[in-house]
Amino acid sequence: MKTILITGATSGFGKAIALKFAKEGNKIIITGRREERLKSLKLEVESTFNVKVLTLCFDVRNKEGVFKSIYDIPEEWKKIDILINNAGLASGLDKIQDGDIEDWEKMIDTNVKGLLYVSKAVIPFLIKNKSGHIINIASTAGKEVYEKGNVYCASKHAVDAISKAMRIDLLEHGIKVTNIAPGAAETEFSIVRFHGDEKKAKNAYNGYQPMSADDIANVVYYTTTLPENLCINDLVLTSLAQANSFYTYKK
Ligand code: NDP
Ligand code: 8X3
Repeated sequence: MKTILITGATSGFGKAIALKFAKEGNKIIITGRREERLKSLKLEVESTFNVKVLTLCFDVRNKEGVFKSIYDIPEEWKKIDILINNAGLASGLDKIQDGDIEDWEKMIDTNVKGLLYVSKAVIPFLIKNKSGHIINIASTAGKEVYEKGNVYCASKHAVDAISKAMRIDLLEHGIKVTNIAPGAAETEFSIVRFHGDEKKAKNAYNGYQPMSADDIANVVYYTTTLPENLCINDLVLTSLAQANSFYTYKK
């Protein structure tokens, strides 16, 4: 039984990842801003899988909040084995000349700075344990840039670079770092990207079958089941309809 800390567990990939690890008998620490969703996921997981769940409600952009929440974790939860940096978002889809600076800041503050704050707070626990695994949820948007993707793509390219850098720096401590780069998957992602416009969000998945959150959760889980001496460093996964960041075959 391991202890897994998952950011952004109130929806989409993070929730599916939490359910998968719990189903496999692990203790999970679930985080996000929406406390009600954290509470109801805790109830669901504890009653279905009979494993322990700790909820931590914080905004990853709030530096003090992140450090306080993680340092205050009860002693029996401090042996974290796996950190899954998943919390993130796209906000807006506009050409660079039309982009909204607030959207840009939201993406950079969450996807890059938030990931760094959580990592900085958790890494000392992993170093102390002389083992551990960090899984960063990047994106195909972190591999190639697409039209109107500008700042979101930049933030995910940063995640890609941070994963590479973490792997080098943490090698001496026996900590694995896996960068996961999914293509399109249907979650609340597009609803958030289009600022709550559900029709526009639905259109993003017209004419092809995107991946599901469960697909991502199963692959994330798989990367944690390898022998101690093996690490998947970088993994790109898409549905069969998608070749890369900008080419999807739509019927
Ligand atoms: P969802 O919108 O369904 O889930 C996003 C999660 O991130 C929520 O749990 C949300 O929790 C959390 N989150 C967002 N902002 C913050 C914040 N400031 N502080 C704390 N938590 C936050 O989207 P997905 O599940 O699809 O996205 C998960 C990750 O996967 C993101 O990093 C996204 O960029 C990436 N990704 C998504 C793809 C897709 O096509 N869906 C493809 C490739 C990568 P709450 O609102 O409660 O805080
Ligand atoms: C999310 C997938 O295609 O919108 O990272 O960039 S995409």
